[in-house]
Amino acid sequence: MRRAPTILHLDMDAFYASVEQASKPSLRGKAVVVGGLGPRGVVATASYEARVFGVHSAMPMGQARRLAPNAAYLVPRFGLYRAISEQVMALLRELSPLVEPLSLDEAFVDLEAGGRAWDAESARLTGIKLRADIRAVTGLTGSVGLAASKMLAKIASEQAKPDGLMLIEPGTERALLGPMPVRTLPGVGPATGDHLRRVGITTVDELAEAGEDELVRLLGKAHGHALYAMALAHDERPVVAEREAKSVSVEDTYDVDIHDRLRIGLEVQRLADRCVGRLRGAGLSGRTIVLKVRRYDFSTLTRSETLRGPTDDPAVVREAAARLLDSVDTTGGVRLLGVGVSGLADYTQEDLFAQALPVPAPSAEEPEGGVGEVAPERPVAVERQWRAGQDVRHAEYGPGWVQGSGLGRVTVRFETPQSAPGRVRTFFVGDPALESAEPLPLVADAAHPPARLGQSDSDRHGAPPRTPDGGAGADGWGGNREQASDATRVPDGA
Ligand code: DCP
Ligand code: MG
Repeated sequence: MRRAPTILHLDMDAFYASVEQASKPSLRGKAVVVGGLGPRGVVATASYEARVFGVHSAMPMGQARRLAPNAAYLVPRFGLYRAISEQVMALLRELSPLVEPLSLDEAFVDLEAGGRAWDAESARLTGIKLRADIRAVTGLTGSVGLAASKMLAKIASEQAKPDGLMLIEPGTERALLGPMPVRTLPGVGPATGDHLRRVGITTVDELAEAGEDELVRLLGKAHGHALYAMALAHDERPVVAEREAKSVSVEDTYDVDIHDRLRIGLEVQRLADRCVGRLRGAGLSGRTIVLKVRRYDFSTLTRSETLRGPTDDPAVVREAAARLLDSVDTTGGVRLLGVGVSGLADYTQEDLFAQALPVPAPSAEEPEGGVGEVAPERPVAVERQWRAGQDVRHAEYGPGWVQGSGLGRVTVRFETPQSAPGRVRTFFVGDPALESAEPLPLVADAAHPPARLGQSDSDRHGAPPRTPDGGAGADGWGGNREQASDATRVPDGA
């Protein structure tokens, strides 16, 4: 392990919720919950004000609403989150060539490799400056951990939350870790935690005392061994810049344009299944789900959504692809559809023992014959659906966001990131003066404007975006192509 605390871990604070609060002045200081608002939706994240009520990520939305009935419940705006993530990752890449993103809002940086820091002092100054830069560029706060290993850096940023910085001096790791709960260690989720608690192990010290043989007996060879090393604060894992970009994708071109929204949905599900088949065949999982649509007029757009961690679960990929399709206008018909997964990994980041996220089971009520009531999240054939949190513009009143809708009305709050909290007005859902709009920048004339603010990567040909680093273009869609009609097949990695 290195001698200086020059591994930096950054994690943005309540990321999606903070973006929403920065966008919507009336929500600052208030309980905000972002997630799926449909019947099976779960919480993506909650603002710190909402966490006070016990609301947290991955909780079913219904439960969150019971705990915090007065919170604002908003749909995620992934395009904006991704654009902001790119701004943050760009700041990290100024510090070092070795930046390892873990999700949209989280990454490791090897400061030593970037020549930015060599001891505790220089590391701390770099961390302080980074936090200030993030604030200036994005208007948001992120917490920084600094330590001599990845594990400790991540633990430090967690301890520093929210809006803080913590540096762990080399040599003090074991004393610091010892009394902490086992759940502090990476890979110890609820399942592993319970398992250990049943045999009387609740702290890191108790893990270390149990000894390697006992842990291997309890958890199996790989996990037992890994956990024992972590309990001793041994972690030699290097920061690795994101692997060569690759993706697995499948697409079909149709002889006759498809118009029927239901049929398009079914095709997307079928492509998602086929894509997962190939993904699994290669022993991989991936974090970014990409949908590609070529319309009747040959305009091609890709939309993508980056998940919390890599997945190879067909239900998860299907759901993400369906969500992405929701945001695409297919009036006029489509001639090509594709589903891809990028951000590939051969590991999963979550609990080693069990995925902590409740993954919705593949639903039995698949859309065979059409459904009477359309779930709010899935506007299948509904022409216009106003979703809470969505950006809109009114011909007379200007930019705002949907606060709620129902009974043929939609309520809009007219405010912008730079305005004072705005007023609410109600319209008929079909009001022609009201249209959906692009998100507004959080920081006026920032030095680093977001690459593609808001638009979730539409209208870019071919390549799906990659969350954290550039390099999108070349790899994106092409890695592993399968086409029905023109039978071009490029082998993986070509
Ligand atoms: N996220 C999600 N589903 C989860 C967990 C997280 O969609 N189960 C999304 C929403 C979060 C973002 O990823 O805003 C980052 O996840 P974090 O775990 O870093 O959580 P936050 O940034 O929201 O809060 P914290 O301040 O605890 O980091
Ligand atoms: Mg975070």
